[in-house]
Amino acid sequence: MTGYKGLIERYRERLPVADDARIITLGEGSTPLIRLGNIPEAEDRGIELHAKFEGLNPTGSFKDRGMTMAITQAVSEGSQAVLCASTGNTSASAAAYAARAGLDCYVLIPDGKIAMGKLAQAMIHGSMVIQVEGNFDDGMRLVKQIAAEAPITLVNSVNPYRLQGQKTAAFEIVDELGRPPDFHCLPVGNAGNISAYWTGYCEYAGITTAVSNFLHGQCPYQHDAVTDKPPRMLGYQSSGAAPFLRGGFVEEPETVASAIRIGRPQSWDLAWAASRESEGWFDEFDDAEILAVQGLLAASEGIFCEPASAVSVAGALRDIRTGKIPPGSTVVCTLTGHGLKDPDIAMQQGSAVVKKVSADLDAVKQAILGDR
Ligand code: AN7
Repeated sequence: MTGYKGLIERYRERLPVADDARIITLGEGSTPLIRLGNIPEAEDRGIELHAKFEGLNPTGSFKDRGMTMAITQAVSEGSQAVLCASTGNTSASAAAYAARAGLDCYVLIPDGKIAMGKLAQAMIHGSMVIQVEGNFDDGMRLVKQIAAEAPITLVNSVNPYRLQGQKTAAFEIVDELGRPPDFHCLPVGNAGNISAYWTGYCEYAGITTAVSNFLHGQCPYQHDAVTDKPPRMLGYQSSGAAPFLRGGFVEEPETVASAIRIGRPQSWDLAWAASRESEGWFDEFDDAEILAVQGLLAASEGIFCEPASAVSVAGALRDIRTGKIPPGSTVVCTLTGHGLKDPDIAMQQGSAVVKKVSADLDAVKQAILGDR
């Protein structure tokens, strides 16, 4: 591949990749860190607010960071097939990287509850799509059982190579800002990503944590510190699927943000450790609040992210307003997936206006100029 270097090539000395591995990459990572300068709540308080737009990865979500690692490792181990349960983005990413590697791919998705763009991706890349009459948590329970019995590699984030790849987003942020932010805001579903970012920030700061011990126990390597104090990790959930706010698993998760419609997070202990070790916190938002922030980012910053991603900015803005994030702070929000994944939701937003007119000059003039 020319031009784009994938994240394994860029951060290889910090990743557990065999010297002779065949690297499966689509040029993932190197996503833009976009300064959000049009949000008065932040500007008025001297807060530097940034969005790490992970929707610009090859399949449109942050999952590609973990998938280049998980699929590269699966190929190294001689695996012929991979398997995952998914609310949509993991299946899209697994399908694409498996196709590139020449592996069979099986994805379990909740029946009728995944965004159209994600389903289209799993289908066109040639994976076998199995719609389960149940939710994501049911699918997860089933794929774990199958992977324990059959020679098929599980590529959900319980696969430690996934989190290893995802930690590189934290490296990119520090490399670009020249230091870590004071606060890092993320949507939380299975809680793999918040655990991975915390690992990445701590690794760059030369700090060993419960999370990094877990990961590096399985994937050991050596490194030097390149920066100082890691940020506080702020995890945000949708109120209908907020086990971290309830203090226990949620049986019937429900939310407009289908990506994070998850009641039994797989990285439960790691995310609690990340929150505690970083002195962070969790908070929750209802569907209307999430959609309002998705609309705000699109209309005032030109950034189209999916609803689950908007939860991170919803969180940052509330905590800025209340002063939990103090004036003068530097804040990074991860926008985990692209808005085009879920066009139905965007079209239903109240701000989406289409005028229908006849193909004549007066009618079009009236439509445009009548409005000014
Ligand atoms: C856009 O694809 O779990 O807390 O199966 O797609 O690391 O789980 C997706 C999760 C946030 C939550 N934003 O991240 C799946 C899946 C988007 C997502 C999350 C997901 P984690």
